[in-house]
Amino acid sequence: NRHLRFVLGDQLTRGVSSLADLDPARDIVLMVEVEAEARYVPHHKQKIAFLLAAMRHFAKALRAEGIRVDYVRLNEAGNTQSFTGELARAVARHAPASVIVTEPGEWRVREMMADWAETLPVPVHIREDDRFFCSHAEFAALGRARKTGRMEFFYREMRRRTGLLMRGDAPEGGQWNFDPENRRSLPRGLRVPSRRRFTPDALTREVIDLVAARFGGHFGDLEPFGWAVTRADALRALDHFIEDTLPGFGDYQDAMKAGEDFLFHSLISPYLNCGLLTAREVCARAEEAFRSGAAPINAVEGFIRQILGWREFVRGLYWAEMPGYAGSNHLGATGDLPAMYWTGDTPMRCMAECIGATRRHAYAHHIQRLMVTGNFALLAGVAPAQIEQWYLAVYADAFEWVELPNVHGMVMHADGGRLGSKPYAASGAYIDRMSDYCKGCAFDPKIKRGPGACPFNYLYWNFLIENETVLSANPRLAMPYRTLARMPAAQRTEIVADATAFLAGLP
Ligand code: FAD
Ligand code: DLZ
Ligand code: SF4
Repeated sequence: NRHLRFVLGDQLTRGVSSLADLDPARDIVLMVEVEAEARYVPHHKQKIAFLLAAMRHFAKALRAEGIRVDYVRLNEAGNTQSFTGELARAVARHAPASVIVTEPGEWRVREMMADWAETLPVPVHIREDDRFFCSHAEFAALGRARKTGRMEFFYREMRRRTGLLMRGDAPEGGQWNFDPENRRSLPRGLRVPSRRRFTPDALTREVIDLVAARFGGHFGDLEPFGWAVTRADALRALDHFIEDTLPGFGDYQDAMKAGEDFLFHSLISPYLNCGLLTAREVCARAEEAFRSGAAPINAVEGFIRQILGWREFVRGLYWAEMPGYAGSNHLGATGDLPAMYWTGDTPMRCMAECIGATRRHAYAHHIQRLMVTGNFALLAGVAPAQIEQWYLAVYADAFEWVELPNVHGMVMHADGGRLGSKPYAASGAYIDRMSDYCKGCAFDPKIKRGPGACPFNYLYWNFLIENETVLSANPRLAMPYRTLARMPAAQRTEIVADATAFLAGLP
């Protein structure tokens, strides 16, 4: 019996469950490039180029193994430009006994798959995606076992279950979490390692030209294009991170610096999410660096927590809570996304820097996403759906399973605290402490109100005032709400006036 094995653009892992038990003598692997996936949000040009180039190289590697790959290119005549249309055509072409696919990373596509089972003339087998440490069933069981359902408990349990960074029953280094040590700002004169980027080969160049021609109007610079698009190069990128920047990853995890778009971050999320690297191998490599003395515990624990903790937790949460999750709007925010998110045109230097990095690389590191562009959207009261679309479009690593909990939950608190116990709202002082952005800014983080004041300052207090009924009972916000309670009425009025005028003046 011949089976059709449909591999999606974020399933580029040789060991993905849809390819297990593949019979090269009979089976056919289907991969399709379709407009619908490039346009359901207007993805950054580099993101589209990255995924299509990675798909073409993955297909090439499978063929080199003697596997038959039916690969539909974007420009091919007859391409219906949707997963459903292309799968239906392929089923008609090959008359397989069944279609085998691994569950997708987005609810939207899960719904398509449910339709396939009903409309296609052959059975459709949807397999679990076992590239994650935690299955859906395990996540559900863990949630039931823990009333709080918080990331930190989940993470510790995952450490125990996987044995990562464990010494018997105890955490390596005597502590589960070294976060308090990971909040240094960059010392002046510290050398930031230069980062390895990859020169596009002929196959990637073809894709770059295709993207320029078809998606030229989308956000972001297409070139220089430096992402790895093969497994071999993604492994080189991982080596480079482990050797050169993992040792400094912990100390400067929360730092930001103008002109330094990558600092000590790993830059591997696009590879993890599309399948070129697996979470298991990445964590194993980091642990090995600790055991061999090449990297300190605060760096390795901090790094592994992001993957074994956060990445797995948000994935579990997404599938446990969808489709309802996306619809909540706890703070009732309805504002439009300011144009600067797309243009980068703003006198706020921190925003211009972070949006600029995003435009250049389809990448920004975590603190830029959380504490600058995210914080601003929260304080400005942007409608969750609008800011979610932006994050889903502009980052090469963005797929809804990971983007949505981070934006809807962590940044916008739109889930009412299902992900994080309080919104990460912060004033200009935080950005000033963790970056050098404020030095070249038109505003001053030390001025609280009036012209020249950092907008984050009055927007922060305005946010607390606007959301007082919903947030003031939150024990983790007790301190700022005490300060607010002592604030003279006239000062409150000024803050609201400054914020209202600033937001009204945004293009
Ligand atoms: P590093 O800082 O080197 O971290 C290592 C790895 O840990 C990352 O590659 C990633 O796989 C994982 N990780 C770290 N933080 C998180 C997190 N909060 N949630 C899940 N995994 C995490 N990550 C995505 O992969 N896709 C997204 O669409 C995405 N959207 C985000 C949106 C917002 C508003 C915020 C605050 C965070 C978002 N993140 C997202 C998480 C994080 O910012 C990125 O994973 C990280 O910046 C990727 O860069 P890196 O590989 O250099 O990460
Ligand atoms: C993001 C993306 C893009 C731009 N293009 C394709 C494509 O042409 N073919 C494909 O199989 N996948 C693509 N993807 C990734 C899919 O959107 C992703 O697999 C789904 O969102 C499910 O997670
Ligand atoms: Fe950003 Fe305010 Fe600093 Fe300017 S002063 S860079 S707006 S935090």
